[in-house]
Amino acid sequence: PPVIRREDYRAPDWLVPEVSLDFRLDPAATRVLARLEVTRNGDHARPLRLDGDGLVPLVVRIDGAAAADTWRMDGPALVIDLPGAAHVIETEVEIAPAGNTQLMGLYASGGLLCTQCEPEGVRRITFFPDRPDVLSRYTVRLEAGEATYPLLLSNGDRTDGGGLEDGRHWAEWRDPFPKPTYLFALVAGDLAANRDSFVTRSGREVDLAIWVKAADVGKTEHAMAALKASMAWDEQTYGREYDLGEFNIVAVADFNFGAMENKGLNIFNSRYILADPDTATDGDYDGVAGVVAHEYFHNWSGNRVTCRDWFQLSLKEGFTVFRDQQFSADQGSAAVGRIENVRALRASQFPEDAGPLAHPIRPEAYMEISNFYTATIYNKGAEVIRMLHTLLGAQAFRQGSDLYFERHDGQAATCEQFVQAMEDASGADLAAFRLWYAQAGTPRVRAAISHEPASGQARLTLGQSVPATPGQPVKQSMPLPLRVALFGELTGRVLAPEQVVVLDGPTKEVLFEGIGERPILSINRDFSAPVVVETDRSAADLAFLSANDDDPFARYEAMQQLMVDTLVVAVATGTADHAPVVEAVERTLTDPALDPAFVAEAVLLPSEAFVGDQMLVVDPPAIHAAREALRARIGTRLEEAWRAAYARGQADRYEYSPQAKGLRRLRTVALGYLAAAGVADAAALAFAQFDEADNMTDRQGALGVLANGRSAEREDALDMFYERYRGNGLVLDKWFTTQAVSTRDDCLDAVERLARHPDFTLANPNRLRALVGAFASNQRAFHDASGRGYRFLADMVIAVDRLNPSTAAKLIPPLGRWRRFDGARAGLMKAELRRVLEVPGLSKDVFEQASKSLG
Ligand code: DPP
Ligand code: ZN
Repeated sequence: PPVIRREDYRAPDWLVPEVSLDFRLDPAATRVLARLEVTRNGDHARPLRLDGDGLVPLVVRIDGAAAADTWRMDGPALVIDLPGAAHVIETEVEIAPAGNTQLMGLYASGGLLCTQCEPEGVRRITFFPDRPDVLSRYTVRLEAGEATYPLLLSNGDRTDGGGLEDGRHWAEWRDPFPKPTYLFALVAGDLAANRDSFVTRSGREVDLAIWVKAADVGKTEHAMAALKASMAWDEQTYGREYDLGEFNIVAVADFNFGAMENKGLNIFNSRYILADPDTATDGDYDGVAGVVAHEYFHNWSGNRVTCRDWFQLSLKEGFTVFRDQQFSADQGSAAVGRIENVRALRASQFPEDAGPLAHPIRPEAYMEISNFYTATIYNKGAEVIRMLHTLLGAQAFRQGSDLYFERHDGQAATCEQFVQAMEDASGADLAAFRLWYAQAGTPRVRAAISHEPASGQARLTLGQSVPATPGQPVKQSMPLPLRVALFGELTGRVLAPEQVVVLDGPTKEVLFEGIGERPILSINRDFSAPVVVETDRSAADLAFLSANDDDPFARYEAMQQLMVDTLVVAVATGTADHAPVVEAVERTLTDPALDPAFVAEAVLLPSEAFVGDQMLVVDPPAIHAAREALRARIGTRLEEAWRAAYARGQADRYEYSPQAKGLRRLRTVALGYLAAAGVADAAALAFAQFDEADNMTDRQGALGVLANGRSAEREDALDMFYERYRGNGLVLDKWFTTQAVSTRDDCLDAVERLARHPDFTLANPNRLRALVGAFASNQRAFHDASGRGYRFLADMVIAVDRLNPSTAAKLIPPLGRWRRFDGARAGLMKAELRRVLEVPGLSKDVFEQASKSLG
C-alpha cells in the first residue's frame, strides 16, 4: 500500500463550499444523492477528484446535464475534467448499510442506521474530496420508513420535515458551520430521549437530548449532568460557548471508538453513555463523564478549528484530552485523576514509544491513518499540552488558546499554528519545545543530589537521553519541565519549595543554598514531564517521600518506585526484602488524614506489565511469582489493617459521592489483599460482597477477587453474574473481561473456551476488546511459553480483519513487543506476525501494523 507523507501536503485542488445530501434510507439499499458546489482552488488545470471507496456512480451530472464523457473512474475515485472556476456536480450511489461490518461509513447497529466518518468514512457513503481541509456547509435531507425510523437526525439544527406517502417521512437538517467530511453524521432509528436544556452565558437556550433505546432512558442521567457541567466549564475555563440551538447525543452498541464528536450530533459507544448503579462501576461513571466532556470540548478544539491534514491529529486530540483531564480534575479528586492519567500513559503509551510502532505526536508518514489513533497522539499529546501549560502558566496559556481560537476559527489548522499562537500570546520562545512534536521516544532523566553540610549547599545534577526510535536514530535534547522540591530527612521540613527546573540540554546543574540537613529529592512532581526518571534514592528515602511528600502524585510515585525496585530485585535474585514496602503500605493505609480514594491507588502494586517494562528481558512467570509473593506478604502482615479498611468501606446504602466512591475502591482493594493473604474467610467475604451488593462496583470488585482464586464460590458467582446480566451486553463484557484478566494458571484455557461461547462475537468491538484485548494485557497468560496465547491473538486478528480491519489492527501491538522477550518467546511471536502477513487479501490496516511490528 502507498505511504502518505506529511511533507507531501498540498492544498486541495477544488473546494466544496456548499453540499446537499439526500438520503433515501434503507438497510439493504440506501440511495445517496449528492449535490456539490465546487470551486477551483488556485491557478491550476487539474481535474476534480472525488474520493470513493466501493462506490459505483449511478448518475453523474455536471451543471445539471448528464456528462458521460467528462468523468472517469481512477481506481475507487471519480475524476471529472472541468473547465472554469465553479460548477455544480451531482452524483447518485447506492450503498448497503446492513452489510457494512467495518462500522465505518453508514452502517446498521441494533435496528439503527448510523454513521462513523472519522477519519475516511464519507468516501464509503458518497463521492467527495474526503480530507479535513475541505470545509463545507451541509444541508441534509433524510427520508425513511416512519415506523422503523421515527427519529431522523443529522448535524446542525432541524429546519423542516414531514410525512410522505407509503408510511415514509423526511427531515431536513442544516448545519451553518463549515465542516470537514469526518464530522458529518446521521442517525435514523426508534429511540427515546432524555431531554434537558442549557442556557449559555450569552443567554441562548440550547435544547439537549440524549437518545437511547426506550428501556435505557433511566441510565442517561449521569451523562446529561456531565454534558451540562462540561458546557459550563468550557465557558468558565476557556471562554468557549456552544453555538447551535440543539445538541444531540446518540448511543449505539456497535462502535469502533469510544465516541465521535460530529458537529451537533455526537455518536457514542453506549458504554460511555449508559450508567446506573446496578450496571456501571464507579470507573464506568468516570469514563462516561470524561468522554462526554471530551466530545463536547471538541466542538471548539476540533470542530470550530479543525485539522489541516491527518498528521495534525494531535492538534485536536492532544489538546482535547488535556481539556477533559482538566475538567475531570476539577470535578473530582485531582490527585487520583492524575495518578490514573499517568497509569494509562505508562500502560499503553510508554510501550508504544519503546517499540516498533513508535511515532512522534505529529507523525511523518502512514499507510492507514486509522492506525494512528494511538496513545501517543492522544495521551502523550495531552502531556505535551500540559507541559506548555506548566511552562507558560495558566494565564498565558489561556491567552494563547484564546489567540489560537480567534486566529483559526473556521479553519483547518496545524500543530505549528497552535504553538505559534502560544508563543505569540506569551512571548515565550518555544523553538526548542517544538521538538516534542517531531521526536518520538520517552526521554530518560538521571537525577542525583549531593549535599555539603558545611556550606549548606545542595547540588542537583540532571542528565537526559532520548532513545533511538524507528527512523530516528539520533535525537536532540528536549526541554523537560521538572517540578522539583527538597525535603529534610531529619525534620521532615520542606528545604526547598517546589520550583520548575527546565532541563533543556543534555545535562544541567541546579544549586540550592541554605540546605542545613541532608535533602531528599522530590522530582517530576505531578508528573510534570512524560519521562522516565532514574535516581539513586534509597528505599528509606522513597519510604520517607511516600509518607511525607506534600505532592500527592509524588507520594504515590515514591511508593510505586519502592515497589518496583523491590520486585525487580526479587525477579533478578529470587528473593527481596519486603519489609520497606510493607511498612510504607501500612503507614499510608493507617494514615487517617488521607483520602481513601488516594490510599486505594497508592497501596496497589504496579502491574506485571509495568514491572516487565523495567527489565531488559521480560520474564513473565518470574514477575508473576514475585508480585504474588509480595502481595501475599502485604496481605498477611497487615491483615488487621485490611480488615479495618474493609469494614470501613461497608456502606448501609449505595451513594454516589466522592467519599463513597473512595471507600468502595479501598474496600475491594482490601478484599484483594485479604484473598492474597489466603485468610480462611476470604472467599466467603468476597461471595457475601458479591451477593449482597447494591451496586456494580462492589459486585464486580468481588467477582474479580473470586475469579483469581480456586473456591467453589468462584463458579457460583460467575454463573450467577452471567444469569443475571446475560441480556445486558455492556455488563456481559465485564464477565468476559474478569475471566480474561484472571491470575489463575488456567486463564488461557478459559479464554480459548470463552471465544467459543455463544455470547462471544467478532462483530461487536466492545465484546472483542472485553475478551481478546483484555487477555492480551494479561502478561503471564498471554506470554504462556507454549505460544498458544500468541496463536490465539493472531487467529483473532485474521478473523476480525475480514470484518473490521481498523479494529483488527488494534489487536496487533502486543505481538510487536517480541524484542523485549527471550529468544523462544520472540521467535513464536514473530512466527505469528509472519502468519498474519501471509493471509491473502489482508487489509492495509493490519498489513501496516504487522509489517512494522516485525521490524
Ligand atoms: N475523534 C474521536 C475522539 O477521540 C475518535 N474518533 O473523540
Ligand atoms: Zn477526541
